[in-house]
Amino acid sequence: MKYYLTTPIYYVNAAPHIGHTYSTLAADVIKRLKRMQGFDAVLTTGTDEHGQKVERSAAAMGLAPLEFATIVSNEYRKVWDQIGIQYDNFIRTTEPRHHETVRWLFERCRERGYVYKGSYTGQYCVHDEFYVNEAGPGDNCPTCGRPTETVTEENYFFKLSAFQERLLKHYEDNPDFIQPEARRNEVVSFVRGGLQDLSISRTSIKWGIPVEGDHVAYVWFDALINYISAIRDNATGEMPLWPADLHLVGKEILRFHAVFWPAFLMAADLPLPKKVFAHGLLQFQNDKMSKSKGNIVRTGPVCEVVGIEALRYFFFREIVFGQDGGFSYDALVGRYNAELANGLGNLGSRTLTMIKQYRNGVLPAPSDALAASPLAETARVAIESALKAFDGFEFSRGMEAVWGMLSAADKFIVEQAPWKLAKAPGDEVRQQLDDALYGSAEILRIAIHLLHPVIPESTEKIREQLGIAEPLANSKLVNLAWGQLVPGQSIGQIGPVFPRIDAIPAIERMKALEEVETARQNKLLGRETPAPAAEPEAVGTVAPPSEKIEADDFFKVDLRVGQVLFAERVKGADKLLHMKVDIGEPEPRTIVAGIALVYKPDEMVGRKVVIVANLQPRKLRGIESNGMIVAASLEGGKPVLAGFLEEIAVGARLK
Ligand code: ME8
Repeated sequence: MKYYLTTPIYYVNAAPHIGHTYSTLAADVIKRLKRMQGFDAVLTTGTDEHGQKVERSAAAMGLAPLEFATIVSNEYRKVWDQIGIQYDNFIRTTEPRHHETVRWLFERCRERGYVYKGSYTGQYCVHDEFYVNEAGPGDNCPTCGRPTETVTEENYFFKLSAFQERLLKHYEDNPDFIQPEARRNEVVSFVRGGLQDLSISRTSIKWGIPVEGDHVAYVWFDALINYISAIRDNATGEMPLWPADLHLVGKEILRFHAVFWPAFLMAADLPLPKKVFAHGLLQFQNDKMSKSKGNIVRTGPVCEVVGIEALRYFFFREIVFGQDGGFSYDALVGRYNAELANGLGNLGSRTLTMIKQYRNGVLPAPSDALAASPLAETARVAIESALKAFDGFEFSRGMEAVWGMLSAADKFIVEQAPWKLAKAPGDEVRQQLDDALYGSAEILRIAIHLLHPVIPESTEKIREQLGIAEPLANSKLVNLAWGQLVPGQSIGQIGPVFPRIDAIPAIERMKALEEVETARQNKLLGRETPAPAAEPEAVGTVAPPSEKIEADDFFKVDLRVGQVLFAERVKGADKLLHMKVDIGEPEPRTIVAGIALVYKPDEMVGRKVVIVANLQPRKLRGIESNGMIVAASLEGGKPVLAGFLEEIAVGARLK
């Protein structure tokens, strides 16, 4: 049975970083898992190469857009090859096969009446390159302060509005279509709020896929179709792998995959993907990784120092899949040493060394009683819960179950004390020692099968040392039951699988290599390497000093620590975010703030902010705002939210 899964295709206007690797590794783990579950799993990935930004970056380097895109696309592919991603197909949106598929789908949607020509008029900020929805003729851009222009564009529109009910019905009939559940609910409420038709072509951009006359496809209409062009035979129209079983995406692009994409497919009368899973975003230094903050981590330096297996383990053990999570060098090395070197590695080398020492490297036969022992029972329970967790992509929970079993095995060895048994005479003791050795080897066998999708190389090494000939990659997870190791089998050559890492020098080396890699990538993309911890560029002017007030005047202002529970854009107002903020009161506050051009709703949820809590309520676009969010800005500059470096409780007062 086939299982077709995809990663997002990454933009070539930025070089790959560890966030892209997180996504691609997740897909690789799932592919390996599905193979072990008996599926013919196919994984595609690739690069998204059109759009104005790419055109500009190329021009800045004196390159043709395709030349520039090729350089960056190769960077992605190089990383995936270096870290052993098992992708089957790498799709570039600049390939003729993709162009052909996009035009085919555009036509299909048009033939069925879902694409029409229309015009759009709005206030456009030429500097920032977007329409300012809330501005009227003569208004300035709220972001850069420059005057907006009234622009009319003739575009092709997709009748997204026609799909609201069908989409909602699909979500309802297929409760697993969007996962995790919390994200599904967000999408459902977004669609319930109404859908507007979508402009899917541009005449203002040249670097794109021509769909009709001088119209090129809007980047998302272009990009999403990669999932079909990667596997469609354009000559025959055959696509046996479609529909995809899983689109794996970061949460910030879920809407495109769970709303636009299924609507395009419905319009074209094609089957929908089975599942869209949105994982969380990886943060570094408690913040979103971004070029301007200079807090980006690249994959190469990390893997060069600690190895890809350490990174794979860390990602899927540390972070609950589906939620945001933090990357830190300390935690990466810490987990490796504690759980791989000491935990799994130690159990392996102890067990194998004892088999070598006490039984000449030949696996002894267990007694019948061992299969009914508490150790075997622990293994059975662990197998069941790990498999269940993995099946629901709950990797960290699955691994918790495996490590529970490993510590039970450690305890078992200590209790049995094989080193004492080996010295004691008698058949009964001899059998007890055989059971102790067989039991811990069997736990090891089960553990490496379960862990293989996550740490494929090191589990294969342990397998060889255990003397099992069949690679784990070819094994199936169905026959994991207790007692499969064959007595009489000779173990292989014993060697360290997870050598301990000396944390401080390793971390220093990763950081040093990181700087080298940043400079290399920047040079390749024709970008400047920012000086470390540079001050943000000042945009706007410093406000003149205010008149003096009494301290009591200040204390009248009730400033509270709040935490954003929910955030969404206010329809028809580009600048406004509608939020629910917990400030320690029984009910969260509704707050509407003019920060939407700088902060996305996703970035706000969970964030701690400062709220002016005793302002008179004010209505903005029909929503009553009960407080104000505190942000700093230069006059005419972008707002930057006030926050805290240390932990602070919600509701705490600022004074
Ligand atoms: O959005 N943590 O491309 P993109 C985890 N071309 N994952 C991260 C991440 C982070 N900090 N940063 C990026 C695009 N990702 C479009 C996609 S698909 C038809 C078109 C991963 O280069 C994550 O999967 O900005 C996210 O969704 C994706 O990279 C965005 O990559």
